[in-house]
Amino acid sequence: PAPYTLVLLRHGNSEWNQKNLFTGWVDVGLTDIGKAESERAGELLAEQGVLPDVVHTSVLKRAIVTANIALEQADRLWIDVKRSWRLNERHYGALQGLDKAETLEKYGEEQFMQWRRSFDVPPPPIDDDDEWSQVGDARYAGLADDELPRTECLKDVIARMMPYWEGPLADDLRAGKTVLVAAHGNSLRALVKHLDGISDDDIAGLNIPTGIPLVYTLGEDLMPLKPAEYLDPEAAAAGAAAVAAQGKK
Ligand code: DG2
Repeated sequence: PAPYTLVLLRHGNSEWNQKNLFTGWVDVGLTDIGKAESERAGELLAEQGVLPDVVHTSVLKRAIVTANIALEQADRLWIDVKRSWRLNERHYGALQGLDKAETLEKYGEEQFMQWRRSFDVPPPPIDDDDEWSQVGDARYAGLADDELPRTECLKDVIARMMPYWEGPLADDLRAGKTVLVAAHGNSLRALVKHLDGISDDDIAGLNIPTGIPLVYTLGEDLMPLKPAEYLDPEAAAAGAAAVAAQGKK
């Protein structure tokens, strides 16, 4: 029976977060800063007694490795793991691989923010022969061609994430498991939008910091019984402000 515990964790600082490049579905690793953030995330879980029974990740290594490092730190590497492309970052279309500051300069603040934060306007699609396209990537071999995104807005992410929320995640929560979801800035914004009932307009102002566990206590209907809490609220506020300011020099 409820209450159920859900922990959301954005991966630690990635190589392309550090270089300030649009990442999306490009599979980049963590930086040393990102690895340290992941260790800290695991320490916070252990210290505060939030011990996951199962972990769900995207199929991108920055989320997978973050979860592994955090779970190792909390001595929970043994738990069950499930991965899905439905938890992947938002596909950033033709912006993948571009520098955020240069893009802001070239297209202006309004266009830049529309691409980063609008609810329903996707960036231009990526070409299938682009260096940063996912066409032909073995991990997506099970997807029909029209399921493999060439770009996504947040609305598209919600549409492909919700079946995973209502399926495997809901099943594990209802089984009474403490569920850890290791994912991404925009795939987690999609989930938080649903859980916190944030409007299409207001979600633009919500940013998720890297590497800090966000804990939800859910009722029988799998909706929050109280506001979610970051396990390190001060670091989370500073981290979210840094994401909001990204691109600006
Ligand atoms: C970032 C988010 O994704 O970027 O795709 O560039 O969480 O995997 O590092 P993540 C990317 P913004 O939408 O915040 O610019």
